[in-house]
Amino acid sequence: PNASLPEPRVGVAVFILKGRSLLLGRRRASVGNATFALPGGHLEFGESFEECAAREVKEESGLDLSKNKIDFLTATNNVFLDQPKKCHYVTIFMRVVLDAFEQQVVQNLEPEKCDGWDWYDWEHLPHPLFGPLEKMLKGGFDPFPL
Ligand code: 8DG
Ligand code: MG
Ligand code: MG
Repeated sequence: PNASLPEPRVGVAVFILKGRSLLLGRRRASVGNATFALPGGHLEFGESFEECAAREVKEESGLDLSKNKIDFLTATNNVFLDQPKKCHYVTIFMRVVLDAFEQQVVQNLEPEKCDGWDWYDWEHLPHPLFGPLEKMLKGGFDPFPL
């Protein structure tokens, strides 16, 4: 064990789906800088995945998911050795399906961490996607319910 390496952490990322589109924002961060990623963040002590998902989405975009069903989709293991800050995340992917007519406004509440949130059509995703997301989607993962 190398004492200079940090412990693995738990990240929670949320697929917010509306029709055939999903919410993505370009990161401003030491990990995955300038790549398009889902809203999300670090699991805090004592939190459930659902609580973390709702809290992070609210903090980052203003969207209130307190009345929505939040589902667990999958978890992936992500080791970032080629980044300015070496790190390791077990990432929990959650999903919320919004009503297609949902009119809640999306705000960029942490502009130091994100260039802005926008809806992107599943068939025309922006690039580059954040590594963990890219890897899943290339592997055929589809976040939309059947
Ligand atoms: P916090 O201080 O608000 O808790 O954290 P944050 O600044 O919002 O953390 P984050 O980087 O947005 O998310 C935590 C980690 O989750 C991230 O560094 C790596 C992992 N992660 C993935 N995929 C994704 C993704 O698509 N979006 C987000 N936000 N995080 C992801 O592996
Ligand atoms: Mg956050
Ligand atoms: Mg975040």
